Amino acid sequence: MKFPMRIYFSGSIRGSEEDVKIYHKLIAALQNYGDVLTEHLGRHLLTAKGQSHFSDKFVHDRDIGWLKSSDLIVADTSIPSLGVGYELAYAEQLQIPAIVLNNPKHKNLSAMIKGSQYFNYHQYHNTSEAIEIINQEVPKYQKQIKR
Ligand code: 6IA
Repeated sequence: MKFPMRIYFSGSIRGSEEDVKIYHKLIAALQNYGDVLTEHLGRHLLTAKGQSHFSDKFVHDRDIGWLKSSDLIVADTSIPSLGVGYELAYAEQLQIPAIVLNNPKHKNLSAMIKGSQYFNYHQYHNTSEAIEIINQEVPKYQKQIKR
């Protein structure tokens, strides 16, 4: 039996409504290749002022549990985010493959991400370009899954 690929999508919680729409489209593209564990990032507008009935510890432990169980992490680093950087470093430590998608419209990406040879880094300028990258890169990892 073939199990679906488990994909952890990582993106800033502090994005605008526009950014959440982009996440939603990226997540939909990823769902063609497997289960996206963090699909809520594209469903709700979780702003810094947003409400959560979960404790920080719950969110951290749940997300790290998902990350550890994932086959691939796809991170949108366009909006600087400590959480996304933390998750990428965690993935690198655990040797979980990671694709980094970055739209340079906001800020220069940290050298700690761009300068790491570990990440499969791609720049994009619009959502359709990011989806093309997903369609080109994600199948390469699908072939590596042996479960
Ligand atoms: O530093 P950031 O908050 O932008 O970190 C974003 C990353 O950390 C995402 O990839 C998420 O996986 C994870 N993360 C951080 N905070 C939350 C969260 N908070 N819920 C789910 N994932 C999170 C609850 C909502 C909050 C805005 C009130």
